[in-house]
This record gives sequence, C-alpha cells and structure tokens, in this order.
Amino acid sequence: MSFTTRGFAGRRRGPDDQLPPGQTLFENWPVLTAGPTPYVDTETWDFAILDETGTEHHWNWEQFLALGAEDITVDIHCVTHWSKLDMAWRGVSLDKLFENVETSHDYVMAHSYGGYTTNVPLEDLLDGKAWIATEAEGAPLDAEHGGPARLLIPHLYFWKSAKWIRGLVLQERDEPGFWEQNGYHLHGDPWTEERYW
Ligand SMILES: Nc1nc2c(c(=O)[nH]1)N[C@H]1C(S)=C(S)[C@@H](COP(=O)(O)O)O[C@H]1N2
Ligand SMILES: [Mo]
Repeated sequence: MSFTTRGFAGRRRGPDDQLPPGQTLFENWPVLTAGPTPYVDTETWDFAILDETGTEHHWNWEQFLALGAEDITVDIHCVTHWSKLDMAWRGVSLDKLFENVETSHDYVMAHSYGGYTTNVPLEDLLDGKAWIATEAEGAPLDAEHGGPARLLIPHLYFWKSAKWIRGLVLQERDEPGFWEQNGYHLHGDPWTEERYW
C-alpha cells in the first residue's frame, strides 16, 4: 500500500502540477530581450522607489545587499510557452525594500536600465511574492539574464520580471508598460492564461 497519495503527502511536486496550462517544460534557459543588453556596473548601480510625495528611496549596491538576500526555489513561466521549473535563485525580498515606504497607491511601474518598463500591482510584489534577484543557479546573473540585478516575480509571466531593474514608481492607476502597450495582458497570471488583452 502506498501512502504517497496527494491527500496524504500533500502537494506533489512535479511537472504535472507545476506547469500552467499551455506551457512546455524547458531544461535550458532562453535569453529574451527587446533591444540591446545594457551593461550595468555595481559601482554606479542605484535602485530607487519613488512614492507619491515625491520622496525617492535610494539604495546603492552595498546598501541593497546589506538588506539581506535569501535563497528561493521557484518556477518561471514565459508567455511564449516555455517554463523552467525548480530554479535556484538568490535575491532581496521586495518586502525589505518597501519596509520604510508609505504609500496609498496600489500600482507600480518598474523601470529598467535601457528603458524597459512593466506594470505590476503592488500586492503582487509584497508578502514574499517577489524579489530583486542577483544570482541564479548558484552564480551571479549574467548580463544577458538581467545582471547585476533583476526583478523576479515568479507567479506572473516572466515578462514582468524586469531585467536590469533601476527603480519602481508608485502610481495611483494601472498603466501599461512596454509589452503591455504591445498587447500583453496588464496582469499576466500564467495559471489563468492572462497572456494578451
Ligand atoms: N529590461 C528588460 N527586462 C525584461 C525583458 C526585456 O526585454 N528587457 N524581457 C522580458 C521577457 S519577455 C522575458 S520572457 C524575460 C526573459 O528573461 P531571460 O532573458 O533571463 O530569460 O525577461 C523579461 N524582462
Ligand atoms: Mo517573455
């Protein structure tokens, strides 16, 4: 008799449960960038959160790392139908960056070095759901994958995980970022296939 049924052992981990509808399992990790790769130096790196009072909360690379990074294992899902499961990442939780930010706004526009933007509801960034990642698979992020630091929002399609992240602007209203202006869904939940709008 087997006790490893779902009800007894809890949620089974495996592609059947981890792959959202319409996704295909990938072992390799494609590079998907609109435009050239910006090369960002940690010496001059600056990350900012801009709130509605006009206050800019800034972190240089050292201040950012001093917040404390954590290791997480998550799946990523690209709207172009590839998924990569159980990836080891390291990053600083957005909860730490928002600790001293007071806002009544519900939306965020993420801005990258190089000009890429993507919009995210604030609630999708908080409560352990998102990170600014510096490492993947045990190594510093390659420039092609967004190094030195990128957003990581694994529960949304991967276009929301802005590479070369530079800052977050709090907004009263949701507005489309780069891909969203080009037809991608404003929110991007892979489990309900929020691909296009
Ligand atoms: N700055 C920036 N971030 C970006 C993109 C981009 O073109 N520029 N592409 C997005 C898309 S569509 C995807 S699928 C992922 C790809 O990340 P990867 O190249 O590390 O696989 O980054 C997202 N973040
Ligand atoms: Mo993508």
